[in-house]
Amino acid sequence: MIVSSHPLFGKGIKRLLESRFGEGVNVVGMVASVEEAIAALMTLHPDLVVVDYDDGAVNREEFLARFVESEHRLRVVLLSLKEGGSNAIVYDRRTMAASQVEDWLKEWADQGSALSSIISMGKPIVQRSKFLQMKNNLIHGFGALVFVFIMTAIGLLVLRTDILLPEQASLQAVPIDNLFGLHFRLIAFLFALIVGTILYSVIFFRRKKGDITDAVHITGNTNLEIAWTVVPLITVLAFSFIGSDALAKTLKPDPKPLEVKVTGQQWAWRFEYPDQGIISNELVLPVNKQVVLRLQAVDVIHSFWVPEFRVKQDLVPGQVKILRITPSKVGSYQLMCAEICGQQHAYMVAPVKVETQDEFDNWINVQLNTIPTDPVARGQFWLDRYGCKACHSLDGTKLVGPSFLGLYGRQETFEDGSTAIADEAYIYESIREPGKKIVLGYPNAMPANVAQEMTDEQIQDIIEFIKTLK
Ligand code: HEC
Ligand SMILES: [Cu+2]
Repeated sequence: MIVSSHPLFGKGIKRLLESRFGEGVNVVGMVASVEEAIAALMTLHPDLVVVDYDDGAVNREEFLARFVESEHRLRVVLLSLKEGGSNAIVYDRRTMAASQVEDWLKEWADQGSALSSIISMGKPIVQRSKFLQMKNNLIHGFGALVFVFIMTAIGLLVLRTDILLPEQASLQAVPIDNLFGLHFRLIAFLFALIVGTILYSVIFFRRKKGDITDAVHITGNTNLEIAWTVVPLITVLAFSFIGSDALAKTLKPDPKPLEVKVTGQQWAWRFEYPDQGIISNELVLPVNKQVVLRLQAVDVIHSFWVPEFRVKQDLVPGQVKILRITPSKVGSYQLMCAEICGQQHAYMVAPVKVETQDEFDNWINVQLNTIPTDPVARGQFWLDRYGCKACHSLDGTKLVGPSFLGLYGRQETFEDGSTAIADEAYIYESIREPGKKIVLGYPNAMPANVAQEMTDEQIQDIIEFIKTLK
């Protein structure tokens, strides 16, 4: 509904609304006086009332006072076409129930003189003294800054690499932790800047009791926009530079590193020391000497990760990946697979020991002498080394694969219905070509390449051992 004694105002608004919203808008009435308007409220039930702000013949306050008597909830717009040239000025715009109109009227009345000055100046916003405004801004700006500073300080107390990260046990960890530290400091500041300013606003700019005015609408601040584009840009570029520098440091090769071949398979780790000629299930390293790990996966992607060393590398089937670590602290750690790789992924861990050079040499000697001479004992030894026990028990427990207990000589039934006696040839074939015959009731889950590095002699040892499991 449109309230104006000037027919042109009404027509103009009607055309404007229709051109904007087309069918969606329906002007239910155009009235020229307060009496008509109030009467029309009861009969026409408009959703929106547009009141001509400049029309002397329409007494806004009277209209609003009378409007209080009705219970109808609607939107009221006080609109002026006079001052803004080609623009329309909306003086006030509210959705309210009748009970709220009283407050609104009071607010307009309280502003009394301010209201008349608004009318004469044609400016919709009450102007405060420029000087007072500036002083106020400065005080709040400073207050918010102090707030942000205090929060940053608290953040820095908590976000510390020495508290939050595991022990630092490799040379490669140093540049990584430094980078972490920088990130932590920046994050503490950014968190304080954002959350601190929000908290400050919530505390100091919250709505005062009885205040029902709208907030000031602010658009655009070129300086601010340039600042928040350029500063983060420089920060991110700086971080990418520091980051690539840290990466280069972690990749730096030493002239004579210790070589270790690491094999990951579902769900075990194996470490071969080609120069020393040993295979182990624990990774033992001399302190302060760089080790170059050649990482291989037998079946699916695994990931080599010792948190204390910080560096991490995926193992991809068909590729050899390189990782360099210089352990800097004697101690016991744990290697874990950091890439979900199947049912027992969470148990794919291996002990890591960093020892002095003497202890390490000693360990090598012990290992060289531990390969048993008895074929049966050797068979069990290979089962350990090649990670077969992740899927096969020796005591009859059903794991991912069948237990080896009582396997030898047993009659096996396969998925396709055929059967066979588990003799030496069958066991040999099951190890070399796991997918060829699938035992009924089990998935085809044995890694196809699991035995690629095993010799026939080793498999023979395993068969001798399995024979003893009755
Ligand atoms: C990721 C799990 C897994 C690993 C590791 C694994 N196997 Fe298996 N294995 C299976 C499953 C599942 C079967 C049964 C399905 C089949 O016949 O392929 C099986 C079957 C076998 C069989 C036949 C058993 C029977 O009852 O007929 C033998 C022998 C065997 N595996 C030996 C080995 C040896 C030796 C190793 C270590 C070099 C090994 N497996 C490693 C999962 C595994
Ligand atoms: Cu894994």
